[in-house]
Amino acid sequence: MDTAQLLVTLGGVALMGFVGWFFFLAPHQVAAAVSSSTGVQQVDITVKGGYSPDVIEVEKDKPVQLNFYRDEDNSCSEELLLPDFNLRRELPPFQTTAVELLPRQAGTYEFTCGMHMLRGKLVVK
Ligand SMILES: [Cu+2]
Repeated sequence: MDTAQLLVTLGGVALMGFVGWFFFLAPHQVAAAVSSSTGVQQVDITVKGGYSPDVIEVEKDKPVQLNFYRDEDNSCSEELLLPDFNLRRELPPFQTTAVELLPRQAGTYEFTCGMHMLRGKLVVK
């Protein structure tokens, strides 16, 4: 292996380490839903290279409204998947898309972008 190959290898390893850190260890932002006067648990989520907050806590058996504001036009985030609730939504750029659901069971449900790169969790208690 010559120096150039070694550098490329080291660069690759560093990049994988960063990607691993980014996806699995990066600090999470947790938000609890706020119940409106009508009893709907609402959370505003900004979509920009990720979901912020990316851990949403709600109570079960109460309707939930997730307001996704997509603050970018990067195609990565154009689709939102919440497979446990059979939800697939287009998120138009620079708009808020309300996603409504009714969690019946406690648990942790993942939501992702269309390519499963951006990730967040809905924690039902
Ligand atoms: Cu994506």
